Amino acid sequence: METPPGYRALDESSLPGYLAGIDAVIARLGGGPADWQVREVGDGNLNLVFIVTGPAGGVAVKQALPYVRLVGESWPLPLSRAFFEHEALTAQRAAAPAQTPGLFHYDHGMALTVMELLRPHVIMRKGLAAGVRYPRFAGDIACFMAHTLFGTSDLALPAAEKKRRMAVFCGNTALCRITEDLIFTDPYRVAELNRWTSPQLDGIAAEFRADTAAKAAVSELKGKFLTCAEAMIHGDLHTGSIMVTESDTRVIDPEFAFYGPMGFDVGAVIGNLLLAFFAQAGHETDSDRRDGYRTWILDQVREVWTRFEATFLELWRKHPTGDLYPAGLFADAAGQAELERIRAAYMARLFSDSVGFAAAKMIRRILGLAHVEELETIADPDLRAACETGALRLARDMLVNRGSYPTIGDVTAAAPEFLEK
Ligand code: SR1
Ligand code: MG
Repeated sequence: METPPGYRALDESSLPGYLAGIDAVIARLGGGPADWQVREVGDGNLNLVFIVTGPAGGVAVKQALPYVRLVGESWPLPLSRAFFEHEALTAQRAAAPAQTPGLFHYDHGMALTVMELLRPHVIMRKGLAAGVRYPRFAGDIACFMAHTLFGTSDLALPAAEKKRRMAVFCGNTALCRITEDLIFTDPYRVAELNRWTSPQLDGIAAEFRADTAAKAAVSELKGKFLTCAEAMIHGDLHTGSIMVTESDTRVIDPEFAFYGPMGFDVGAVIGNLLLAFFAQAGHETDSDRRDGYRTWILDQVREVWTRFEATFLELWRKHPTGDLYPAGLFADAAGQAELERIRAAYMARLFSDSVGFAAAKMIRRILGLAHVEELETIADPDLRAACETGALRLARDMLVNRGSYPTIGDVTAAAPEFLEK
């Protein structure tokens, strides 16, 4: 494929020679190229990911390919996504250092970033399928979202600075286009890239294609995605973009970052937890353990929102440093009371957005191109279809009847009712 001069896709044998020229990496790994072990471990949809270890430690290396890895060279994709990812990681590291990997090196021409090797972390999606509990997850991800979203919004930044930052990301159009098509459009129409895992879903897929109310609701959300430049969002904050241990949580892969609606990130976390909830029947046969883990997942859904809301409001009350709702305008007692009402309405609207985006994210993972491992790995097609159908029916209700879900407790109370018997 045509690539910029100087770019070459690396592999396990060429990577050590490349890294040998970077002092920060040599210091991290120890020894020299002959002492380093390299493994390509990328299992995502787009990029190459290498783990490199040496006598003194390890690094992770991510390189963009000029096409979509999941589909192949027939779908070209700009290498510039590595630039946007690095910009986003830098901003996230500043806003939420405890949840963001350290950065060691960025090479624009090679579309490549070298970062902290997260060990012994696992991709959270895999941990959820295996029924592992992560006690720190809800608080950590709430902290990450509150700090990155509040901190890059007009509530925290002077308008000119926010506009300067927005301008950095305005070229990430190819990645936004993927979201606009694959999440907000394709699952509701006949599209070449749509797929589902068994004919048992043909009927419900046809229902979505004929569902005018769902199309109207998802289009309203698409409008927010296209126009609401509220904050720098991660843009792909599913459980495959989160690495966890029982004591640490890190967010990776923000190549879809741009200035968009905050609820898109919050909804991604909630929607993907709900997918794990519905997938449990395919992974745990002991009913007590399965029910216990489902309860734990729903507890996390509640905790994520509750702690996000509390941290966001705390930041807003303590650091109202932006040009939106400037503190000086609401200084007296009446102003303070009004500002509290404004905050409550803001959070209610953000919650409603999050419910809608969560639903759209769940539907796309079952009827669109990109699926999730915890559902795809359920071997029995009838059981898998039952899990997927339950998730689709809850998501459809959340999408179309958002007003019926005014609180996170309404979401977690509804989810068990949609489990297929
Ligand atoms: C063609 S890319 C498909 C999906 O992979 C990424 O993780 C994003 O979620 C994207 O929509
Ligand atoms: Mg990704």
